[in-house]
Amino acid sequence: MRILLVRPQRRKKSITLGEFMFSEPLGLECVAALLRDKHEVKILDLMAGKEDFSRELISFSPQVVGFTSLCVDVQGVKELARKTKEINENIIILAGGTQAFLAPENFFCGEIDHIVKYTTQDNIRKLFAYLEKGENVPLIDGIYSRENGFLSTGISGINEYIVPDREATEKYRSYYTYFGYQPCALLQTSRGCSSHCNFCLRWRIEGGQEQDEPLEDVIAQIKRIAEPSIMIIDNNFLYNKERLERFCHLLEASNIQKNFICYASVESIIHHRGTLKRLSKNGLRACLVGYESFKAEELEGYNKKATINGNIIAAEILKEVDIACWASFILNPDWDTKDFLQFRKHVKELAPEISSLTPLTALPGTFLYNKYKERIFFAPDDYDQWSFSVVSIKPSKLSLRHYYFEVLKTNLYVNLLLNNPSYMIQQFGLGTFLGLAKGSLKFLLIYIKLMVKG
Ligand code: B12
Ligand code: SF4
Repeated sequence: MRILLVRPQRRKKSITLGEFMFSEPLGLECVAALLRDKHEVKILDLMAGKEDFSRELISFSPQVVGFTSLCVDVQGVKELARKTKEINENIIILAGGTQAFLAPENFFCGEIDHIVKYTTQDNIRKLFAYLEKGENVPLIDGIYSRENGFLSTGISGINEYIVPDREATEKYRSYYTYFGYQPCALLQTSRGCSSHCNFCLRWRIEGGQEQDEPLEDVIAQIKRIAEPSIMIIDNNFLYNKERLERFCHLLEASNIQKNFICYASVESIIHHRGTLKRLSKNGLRACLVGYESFKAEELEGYNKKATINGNIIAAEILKEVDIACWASFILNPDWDTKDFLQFRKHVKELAPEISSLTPLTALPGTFLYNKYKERIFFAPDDYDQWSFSVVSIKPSKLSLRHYYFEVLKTNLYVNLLLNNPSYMIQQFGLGTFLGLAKGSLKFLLIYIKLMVKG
């Protein structure tokens, strides 16, 4: 069969990083890897490419079109599905990806034929065996089909680890970036997280316990990656000291020299100081650290394992081992003006090279959604708004306008005074720095608009 796998373009209405920062669509590459031996598979990445969807559809003439999705993509996927059926109503349409996992019912509609909640070698091969024969699809674990009234077998599961087919995105790869690193590949070496922070979807998607891929297989993937930089997307790549030492040993033995960036927890940084030195020598350039807050009770409320003092120690260690810190913080809707001020002081004390600030987001269907239900501005099906970039929970101590003013002030302070321009220019070059500055400016203008709107 001819199968077209599509990542939709981000809709203008959604405010996300996607416009200026996107990486390879790993999920679609996994699906391509599962199907390529028996089928002709093509990835159409509308975020990276400038292709016209209808023209591509007509020229490739697929029997199946599969869309990947995040929360902000629901409308976009439905629109493209409608277009697909208008062009040829016999094309079978699949929806998969993060949002199909978290809320498959978002895609229960007339245009979409099968929603793949979770992906395994077994369920995808079964599904395609029926599609190829043109037979009715029976109930298959993890898949909701329109012909079965979107019923499921009721057996829960999570996505299987699949080695992605990176060749399937060959034509787009030079566009893929991770912050200033471009071109940059994504790599997953382990999934799940045992920390269970209550605002976080990641352990809910991947499982509540770390599950490692064998390091020999990981190294084999790295050897096939052409890009000089690799973002390791594991939730906490630094969680296991022995594994990290072995990772370094394997890199050294194979003389691999790449730039690595990874997510890391505060506790792992503190516990594995020595190993961090070795990782730094082996190319670990930056750690993304979720410091989240400046208040002990908030960290506790988020079920974060770290402490404020721990945050400060982790920041010092990263400086000592010469690994940049890309910090992330949650803007809590219960902050008042004094809190914002304290927060700015705390960021200054931690002095990360780069900081990103995200308003606390309580996605429908999560624990936080129930906690903040009465204060949420958007309807669950107002998908464009669930972007993790805008204030979605009514502030309790400030008016929305005043809250946005503080968000704006804090963003300006962080971007203009604290984020380290010399680090960025030195690491990424002036052109990339200016591109990133343009992106931040766009975000600031959006916040000004939201503030004025109140
Ligand atoms: C790496 C990452 C990023 C990177 C790179 C993303 C990229 N490729 O461009 C960056 C930093 C750029 C990023 C940005 C954003 N991200 Co992000 N990101 C992730 C992260 C950590 C991993 C995603 C990943 O690649 N996983 C590995 C792949 C293999 O998994 P997968 O895509 O789910 O694919 C599997 C299945 O779903 C299936 N599948 C996928 N597609 C399809 C399609 C079909 C047809 C089928 C059958 C199957 C299938 O195949 C795979 C089998 O294992 C996740 C957290 C997580 N652990 O999921 C958040 C996450 C997905 N991001 C999230 C968000 C919100 C964003 C932003 C919108 C944030 C913002 N405010 O701007 C932006 C969007 C920008 C963009 N590029 O789209 C949310 C999504 C929430 C939701 N309900 O959708 C998550 C869950 C994090 C969170 N906040 O909780 N992100
Ligand atoms: S440590 Fe990170 S990935 Fe793990 S639950 Fe907390 S926020 Fe999520």
